[in-house]
Amino acid sequence: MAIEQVALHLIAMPLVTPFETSFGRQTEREAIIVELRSAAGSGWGECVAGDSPSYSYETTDSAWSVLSRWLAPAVLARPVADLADLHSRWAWMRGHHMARAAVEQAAASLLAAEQGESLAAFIGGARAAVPVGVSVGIQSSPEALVDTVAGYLAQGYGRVKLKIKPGKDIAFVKAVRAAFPDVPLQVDANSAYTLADADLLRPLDEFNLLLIEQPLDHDDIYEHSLLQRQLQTPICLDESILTVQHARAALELAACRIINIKVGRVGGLLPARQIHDLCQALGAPVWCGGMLETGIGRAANLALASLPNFRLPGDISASSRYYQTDIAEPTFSLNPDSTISVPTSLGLGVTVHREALGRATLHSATLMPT
Ligand code: NPQ
Ligand code: MG
Repeated sequence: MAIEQVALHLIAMPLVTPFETSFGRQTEREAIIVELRSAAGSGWGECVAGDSPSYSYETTDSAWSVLSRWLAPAVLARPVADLADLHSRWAWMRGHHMARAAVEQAAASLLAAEQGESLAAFIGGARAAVPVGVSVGIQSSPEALVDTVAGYLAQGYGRVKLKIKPGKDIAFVKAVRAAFPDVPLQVDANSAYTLADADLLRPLDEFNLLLIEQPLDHDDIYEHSLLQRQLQTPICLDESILTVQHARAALELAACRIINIKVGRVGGLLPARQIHDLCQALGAPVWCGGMLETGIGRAANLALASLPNFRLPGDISASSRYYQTDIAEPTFSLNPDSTISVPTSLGLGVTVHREALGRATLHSATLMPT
């Protein structure tokens, strides 16, 4: 499959409601949409780096640079045979996984369509629909959080993740657990604690949580293993797992019992599947994380989450959880059983709405073979 042009689109999308995590408050989502143009049409990928280096060191600025200077030339250099061929072209490169993943996702969508398959089938997915939950940002008070959670439960979400940080943790989780004794519940600290906070975290064991996500440093594995020994609730790692080697180390050291897989964080669908397979072999469940994606990234998440070892609900909410109007069609909605259906049409399974993309675009560039 020959790629004739690469177009990069820097977009900004207003969020329906501000999203607050331990690292900051987001009112709009900046992202880069990668378009690979071939004779068969365009393939689309979403770079999930944010505007600031908070969740990750990658930003829309760093990704724009790496995409235009290194990744686009690599994909334009000669026809792409398969995903392994593409990854071999940037195996020399360090980091910048979110930039890589955006190109890989776009190429995978084109390759899948060329082979007459959906993206899910192309990567080995099996299920027609995947269980999902909702990630709820930090609220001003426990009462406000209970109200917000009640709203999402009324919409049909069957699993709730609460963002926490020091001072916005035990009382908030306690109030939600008291209001909803049976709802599957988990928390995400986005690295807001230190090992010295173990006494602060231990009370979370009382609330029958599915997991505690990334309590300690974004690049730590060892201290999580020390913390896991002091907690009954499984630790799940997100930020710390960038590679298959990290996943192996974390599971072998018992730093966590569950892993959150995000396509962007690990550098693409192929490495995501490799981490999935390793976790399956080691008996650890995985689930699909979310990065406030537009319909483009959301479609790829659904394809990934259809693999068999995705055994916990993903942070793959309906499009309307984040955006009033999306840039791709059809948008994704929640089924009554708190699942979202995996697209079955050829390739990515969504069509980019050119006018909507244009309205969201701040800046575009087109790159051609040199
Ligand atoms: C997480 N996502 O699991 C992330 C954190 C996150 C759905 O909880 C811009 C860039 C905004 C990156 C918001 C969810 C973001 C972001 C949240 C990452 O840790
Ligand atoms: Mg997380």
